[in-house]
Amino acid sequence: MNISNISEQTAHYIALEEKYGAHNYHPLPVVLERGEGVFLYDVDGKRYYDFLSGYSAVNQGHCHPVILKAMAEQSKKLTLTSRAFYNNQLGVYEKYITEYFGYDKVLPMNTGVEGGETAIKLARRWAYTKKGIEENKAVIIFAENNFWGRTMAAISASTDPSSYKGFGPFMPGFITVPYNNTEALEKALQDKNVAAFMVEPIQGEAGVVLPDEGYLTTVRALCTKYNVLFIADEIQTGLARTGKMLACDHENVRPDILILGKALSGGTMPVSAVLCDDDIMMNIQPGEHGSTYGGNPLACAVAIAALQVLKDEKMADNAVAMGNLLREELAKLQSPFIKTIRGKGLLNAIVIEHKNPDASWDLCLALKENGLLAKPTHGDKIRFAPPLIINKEQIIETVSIINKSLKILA
Ligand code: PXG
Repeated sequence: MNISNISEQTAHYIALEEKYGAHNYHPLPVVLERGEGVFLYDVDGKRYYDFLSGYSAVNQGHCHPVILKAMAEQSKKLTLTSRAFYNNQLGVYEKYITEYFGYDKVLPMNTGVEGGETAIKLARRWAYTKKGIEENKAVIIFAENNFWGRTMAAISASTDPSSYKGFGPFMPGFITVPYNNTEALEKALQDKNVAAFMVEPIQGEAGVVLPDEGYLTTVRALCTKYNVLFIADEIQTGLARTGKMLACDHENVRPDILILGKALSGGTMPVSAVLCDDDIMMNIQPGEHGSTYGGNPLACAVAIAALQVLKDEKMADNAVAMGNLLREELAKLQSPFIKTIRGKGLLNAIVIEHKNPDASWDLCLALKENGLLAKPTHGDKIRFAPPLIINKEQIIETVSIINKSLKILA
C-alpha cells in the first residue's frame, strides 16, 4: 500500500482496521467521515467526488435530506417489532412498492444477498408446487461471472475462484451458462427440472458487462416457452442507475421475480425486496421464510422516501444525460491507457490497458490524490458510477480529474 502521503489520523484509523478487523477487504487508503450529495469528505476534511456510490447503494446521493428526514422521524417512533406483530408502516410500504413496480406482492428482506436467497427459495417452492418438479430435483441456472453476494448459496453459483475456492462443499442444483448467450441458455432449458434462470441485466461486479441488445427480450421469451421463472437481480442495476427505473425496462421486459436492494434505502441501512405475483409468492406459508429485521418499520419508512425521491428528482433521466456526457467526455481524452469505455446511464466502467498489472490500482490512488474515489474490479476495470444527482459541471470537473490522473500511467 502506498502510505507515503497519508496523514497521521488516516494512518491511525487504517491501523485500527488492520489490527482488529478481518482482512476480507483491501480498501483504498482513505478514511471517510462525512458525505453530502456527490461528495465524500475524509478525516482531514479533504473533499472527493464519489464515483462508486457504495456499489450503487447511494444512487440518491449521500445523506439525502428527504430520506434522512423519514429516517429521523420514524426512528423516534418505532424501529423494530419483528414480524411476530403487525406494524403501521409495513403494509403501507408493501402497497407502495408493489404499485410502484407493478407486482402483486413483496417479500421484504435486508441485504441484497438475502434477496437472492429468497428469490431462489421462491423459485424452488414454485417448481415443486406449481410446475410439478419432483422434490429436491429443481435446477437453477445462473450466468457465468455472476455476482450476487457472499453466502453459501451465492458462492455456490459463482464461477469466480476468489469467491468460492476453499469454502466447499457447495449448494447442489445450480448450473451456469455463459452470459449473453441465448443458445446456451436454451440448451440448458431442455432439462425439465429447471425452475429458474437468475441473471443481472447488466453484470455489475464482473466489470459492467452489457449484453447485446435483445438479450433480455430473448431470455424472457425462452423462460416463458420452457415454463421457467426469469429472476432479475436488479440489486445493482435497478433504481434508476442505468437510466430507467429498472435495467429490464430498457427492453420492456418483466421478470417473474424481481430482486432489489442497495439504493432501496439510499445507502442508509440494509433494505432489500423480492417482488413477484401471487402464483409464485403465495406458495410460501407462515413460518417458512423470514428475517428478524425484514420489513421493520424504520426500513419501510426509509424505503418509501428513497423510492419517492428517485421519481421526484427525475434521477433516471439525469442518469441518461450525465451518463452520455461522461462517456463522451472520457472518449475525447483519447487516452492510450483506456482500452474500453462502456456503460449505461451512470453505471459505467473503463478498462485499463497497461504493461503494469497494478496500473488500475495506481490510477485509483492518483484519482484519490486528485479528489475522486473509484475502485478497481477484476484487475483492469474501474467502475465510474457517481450518485445520480451529479450535474453537468461536476461531470466536466471529474473528467478533468481523470485526465490529470491518467498522466501517472505515462
Ligand atoms: N446482487 C448484485 C448484482 C450485487 O452487485 C449483491 C447482489 C449482494 O448485495 P449485498 O447487499 O448482500 O452485498 C450485489 C452486491 C461488496 C460488493 O464488497 C458488493 C457488490 C459489488 C461489489 C462489491 O460489498 N454488490
